[in-house]
Formats: sequence, C-alpha cells, structure tokens
Amino acid sequence: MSDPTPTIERIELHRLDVPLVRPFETSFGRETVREVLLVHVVTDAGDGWGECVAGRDPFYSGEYVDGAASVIERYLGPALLGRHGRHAATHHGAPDAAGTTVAEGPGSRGASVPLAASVASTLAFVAGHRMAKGALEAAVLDAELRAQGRSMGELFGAEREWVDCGVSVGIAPTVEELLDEVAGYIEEGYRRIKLKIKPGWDLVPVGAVREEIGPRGMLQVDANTAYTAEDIPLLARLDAFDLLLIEQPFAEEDIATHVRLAEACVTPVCLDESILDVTTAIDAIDRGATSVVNIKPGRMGGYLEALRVHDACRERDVPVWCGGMLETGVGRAANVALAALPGFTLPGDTSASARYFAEDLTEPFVLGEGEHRGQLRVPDAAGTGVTVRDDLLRDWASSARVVISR
Ligand code: OSB
Ligand code: MG
Repeated sequence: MSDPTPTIERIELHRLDVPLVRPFETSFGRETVREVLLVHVVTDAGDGWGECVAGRDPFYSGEYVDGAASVIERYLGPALLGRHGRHAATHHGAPDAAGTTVAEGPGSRGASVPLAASVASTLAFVAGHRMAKGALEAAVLDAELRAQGRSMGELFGAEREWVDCGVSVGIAPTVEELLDEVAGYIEEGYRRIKLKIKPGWDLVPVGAVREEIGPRGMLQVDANTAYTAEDIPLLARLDAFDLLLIEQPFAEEDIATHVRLAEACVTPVCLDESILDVTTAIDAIDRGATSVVNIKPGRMGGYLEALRVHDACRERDVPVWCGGMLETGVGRAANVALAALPGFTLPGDTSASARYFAEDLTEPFVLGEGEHRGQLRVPDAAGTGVTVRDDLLRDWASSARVVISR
C-alpha cells in the first residue's frame, strides 16, 4: 500500500508477424498474419507488457498498427516519460486529482494502481488513438501489478476462476466449409458460435449453422458495419434463427439506425465499433441502440475504461461480453481476467490460443475439460500472469524494436 509509485524509465515497441492457423475473413477484409505491436514498459520497480489491438489496416477502425506505433513513438511514449512539454510536466508521476481516471471516488480500482490510473490523463492531450493508449496503459498496469504481486483479476474484481468461451468464425468460401469449421469448434467444446456476416453471406449460412448446432446452441452474428438502413427488413429476418444478438450492422457513427433496427427486430442489437468509452456506452444504451455491449478494452483506451463500461452496464442491467482482436497470450490473459467479472454474463470471443496460432507468444491458453469444457482458466499470477517468450519475440520480429527513453 505504501509502496511508492513506480517511475517509467524506458518504453520499447516490438513489431511481430504472427501467422494465423487459418485466414480470418470479415466484411472488411481477410487476414492471414496477425501483425502484433507489443509495448514493453520498464520501470524502476520492474517491467510490464501490453498488446495493441490495432489491425494491419484501418478497416475495422481508423486506427492501424503503423499509426499506433508512430503515435506512441512521437507523442504518447515521450509524454509518459515526462518529456513532452507542459503535458508531461503536469501529469507525469503525479496522478492528477482532477484527472478523470483517478477521480472515481472510493472503491475505485484505480486508487491502488496510481501510475496506471494516471496514464489516461497524461495522454489525454492526444485526440483519439485509443488502441495505442490502451496498449501503454496495459503495459504500465502489468508492471505496477507485478511490482505489487497482484494479478489483473484481483484488481479488476474477478469473481470466477474460469470463463465461458465462444469463437468468432470468419466468412468461409462455401457454406459446406463453414459447417465443417463450426463442427470442429463445437467438438472442441466452444460454448457459443459467432458468425461473421456481410450482404450476400447472411441468412443462408446463419440458417445452415442453426440447423447444424440445433435449437439450443448459442449463436450470434457480427456484421462489422457492412449494412445500411435499407437492410433493416433483411436483418429482421434473422429473428427466425433465435440469435443471442446481432453485432454492429451499421457504421460506427450511426447510432440512430441501430435504434431503428432494435425497434424492428426481436434479436438484441449489440454495439462493438460504436462503443468508444463509458460515455458513448451509456448514450447508446439510453437511446435504445444497444441492449448488450461488446467490451474490448483496446478499443476503449484500456482496461480501466473497460471496467467503467462494465460497471455502467451492470447498473443498467445490460449484459456484456468480452470481445477479441486476435490477441496473443499477452492481450488474451488480461481479457480473460476481465471476462471473470460478474457483468460478463455471455461467453466471450476469448478463444484458446490454438484457434489463432500454432504457437502463442506466451504459455498457451487451452480450453478446460470435464466441467470446464469450453472454458479458459483466469490467470492468477502477478500482472497478466503470463510470460512473453524471448525466442519468439526474436523469431517473429518484423522490424527492429524501437526504444523510447527519457
Ligand atoms: O469485430 O469482433 C470483431 C477480430 C478483429 C477485428 C474485429 C473483430 C474480430 C473478431 C475476432 O471477431 C474475435 C477474436 O479475437 O476471436
Ligand atoms: Mg465485432
């Protein structure tokens, strides 16, 4: 408790190309390799790792991995190291009592991680770039928790030792291939299937999968903004398949059309891309645009904001689930800890390492057996609880690491 707040000494950026076990196709593109940006923060009390969720291209979001690395190198990293003019001088090392991240009142989880809790306000002078900011905050949080010997789950308030896992299934070349892939995941124990959809790949594949998994199988769809208001009647026909939810059919900025869809169908509408922070989450809920929320910490600027979204949804009885961005073990570990909170009442896109990679960057996440079939265990060691493998960091490096120092 009386430990002094650590000081950041150095920030390193690692860029890796990690091959996917199978191409992942969505309405916005097809990926065969996960281009990973890892942030390594070295403090006087130890180090920590964070994974940036930005993709190779600015298609899912305006953020992309080269942009995230650049904004960290030019603006965010120097600010955290206390050398970015007035901003750093004002905030670094001294959590600002007026900062939104620490002024959450008693019971705030941020109070015991003052350095991590100061990151958002230190970086607030840069507009947007939530994924880049979130990666930095995650690395600082990992370092600070490791120094305290506490796990992410402990800080977050995890109430479960195991979390229910779903799997996000990409657009397949044919319905037959889709059915084979889904059958494989069901066999492995996944508790929920999410199908990527787009115009021309919706009612038929969704109907076929519903038929295959039976009426009791949990099924949902994700359109990644591929539809427009004209498609509302078509999307309402998805009601026939008894889905858990329809995720983000319309553009990120278009809350109003999601409200219209929610009024036109029985299936709950769930926002992903549109939910940028706790303010947009509450607004979308109040307007009736989303009755379930996909929580992705990276998209919201970090785990501390994700906790606020969780809490706000819980107060409003809005179920949440943990999204994914094809993370390696570094990001997955923290996501699994988050998904152990009580408001996460639906299975997440927290799949096992093997669903993405032949080999993971950390010890692999493996689905449980018996009563834990279709679940992942919440790490309980300090920080994320996982260790980055030096050999793979070297073998998969796509460029030289960047060092940002004081
Ligand atoms: O919309 O949830 C999404 C992956 C990359 C970008 C956006 C999304 C996804 C997924 C994959 O659906 C979820 C996972 O990590 O398994
Ligand atoms: Mg989504």
